[in-house]
Amino acid sequence: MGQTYIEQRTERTEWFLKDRFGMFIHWGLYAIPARGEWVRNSERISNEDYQVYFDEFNPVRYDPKAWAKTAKAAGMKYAVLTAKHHDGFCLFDSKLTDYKSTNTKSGRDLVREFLDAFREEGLKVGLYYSLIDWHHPDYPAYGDEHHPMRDNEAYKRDPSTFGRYLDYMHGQIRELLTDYGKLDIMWFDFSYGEMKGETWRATELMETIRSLQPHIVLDNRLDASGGNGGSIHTSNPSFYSGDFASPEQIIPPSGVTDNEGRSIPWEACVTLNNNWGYGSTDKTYKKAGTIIRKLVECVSKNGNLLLNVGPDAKGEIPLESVRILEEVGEWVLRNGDSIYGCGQSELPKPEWGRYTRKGNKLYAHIFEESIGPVNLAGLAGRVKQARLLSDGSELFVSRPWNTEMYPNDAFFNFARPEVLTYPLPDER
Ligand code: FHN
Repeated sequence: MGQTYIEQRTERTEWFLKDRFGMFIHWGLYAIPARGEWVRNSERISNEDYQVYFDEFNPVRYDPKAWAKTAKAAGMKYAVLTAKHHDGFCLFDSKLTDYKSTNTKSGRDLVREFLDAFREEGLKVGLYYSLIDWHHPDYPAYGDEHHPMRDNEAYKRDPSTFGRYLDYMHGQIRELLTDYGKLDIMWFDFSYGEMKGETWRATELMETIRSLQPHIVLDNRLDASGGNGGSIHTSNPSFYSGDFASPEQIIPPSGVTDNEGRSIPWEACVTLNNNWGYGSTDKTYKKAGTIIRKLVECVSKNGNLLLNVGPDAKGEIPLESVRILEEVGEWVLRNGDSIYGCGQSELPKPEWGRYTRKGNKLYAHIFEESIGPVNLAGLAGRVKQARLLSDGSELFVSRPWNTEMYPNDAFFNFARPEVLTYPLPDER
């Protein structure tokens, strides 16, 4: 008897659920208008007006090795780059279109350079591929041509021309899975209304994918628009349900489970400011402490965090993003043991922070300064000793190692979450 789909998914995602923390990179022509990746659609920019950006695109400071070092220093273990976003511009040397980076002034295969650089730094690599395509003549444009994505009743899909788009889409995915070495993740985006599942010829596409790179981990958006959709949430997931759910700009209140209450792999994708693609005036950056707490929250609920950067038209990750990632990395460097390979603890969430657990080691992430002892409710009688994870120093637990912990003074003044380790009884 062969493995069930869920057994195969569990095997495929083992590394993914250990790595926990990845970089999302939204980059393309839209970095020039610098008003986010939907600018073509939201501002109804015509083909000819958008062509100006194609003719101009020349990211002279694109240095994917620097990007990879930034991601690695932040404690990220994998990265996903947009190979094609909704505007249809290909950052790779596709034989199926002229609308690609190798035909711009840069002449570069941006995807290939990204993959080489991130692999060299030891990170796993993935590519984002938009199912939607505002540029391709056979993608069903309805309403007016500047407005191809709006989901409205006027939508009329001509099966013959749409079939030509699907041949193109399948062909490009085959190119990416054939010509660019081993990929670890394929991140499809997104299904909507009737545009899902077999409308994309998803079974045929999955047969291609599994024949070329059987190990590759997929998100759930071949039959869903985002984190809550698709048969991945059922006890009988389809062949194209994907390997992880993809909640977007939200961390699910209690993790993600299927309809039988079993935890399923999930990854929250989150922007550092309010834009996926570069937004030059968007200075709404989140603080490093917030990112750290959100990373801990994801892991404490058996999930991953895919944190986005939007490089500018010159090819640089915005300095604000780099600074935040540097600060996050300082914390992860000292506390990463409480993230990598960790997951949910059976203990209820304590009022002062969150628990993560790895095997029989418990990590207490104390998010707020404590006045007086930290209440170890739920751990009464189980803690014999505690250590501050970042420096290994001892923390005093009330005797007889009962329900309160008296951290030393230094501990009381921390600004960011500190992590304690409790060897649980079977580690005595
Ligand atoms: O429309 C896209 C959006 O531009 C961005 O790529 C996000 C990232 O997950 N996905 C879609 C919105 O759900």
